[in-house]
Amino acid sequence: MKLLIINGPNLNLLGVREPDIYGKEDYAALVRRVEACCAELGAECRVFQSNHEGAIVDEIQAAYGVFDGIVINPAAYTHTSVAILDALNAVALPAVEVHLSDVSVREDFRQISYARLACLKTVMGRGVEGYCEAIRFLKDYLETQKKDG
Ligand code: CA2
Repeated sequence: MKLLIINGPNLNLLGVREPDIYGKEDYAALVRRVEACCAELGAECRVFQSNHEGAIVDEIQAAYGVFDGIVINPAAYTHTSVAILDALNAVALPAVEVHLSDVSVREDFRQISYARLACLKTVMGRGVEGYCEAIRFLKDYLETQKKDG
């Protein structure tokens, strides 16, 4: 099982500011935790971060035929990007949306998620552990799909 983990703009700044919202761990710690979760489940993974919408679209497109599933935290692009939604729909890989914070209790503009429309599930408000929940969900989903043919 090969999973692509995508992180959107400014997540590389984790731990630098706003620890009350996004936690104290920095981005390198997030990557280590995600890699450890995948290793525990016997999954291969690539963890990708970009501040650029087009680069994220390119990465999703390149996942087709290479990865079995996608975990994506599109960050601010969650609330604006039809391009990322279209790319997720185009490759049609099983995808899970993750947010570190609980966006459901934040500003009105964060209540819209375009990416969610192409995702099987959303995990929010669980910090870095939310990525592990998403990874476990995808593993179970892919195994069930395989069994059921
Ligand atoms: O809660 C999440 O994971 C978000 O996707 C994070 C995005 C935000 O725009 C979404 O609404 C919810 C923001 C990521 C920015 O991360 C920062 C890290 C350090 C300092 C400031 C921002």
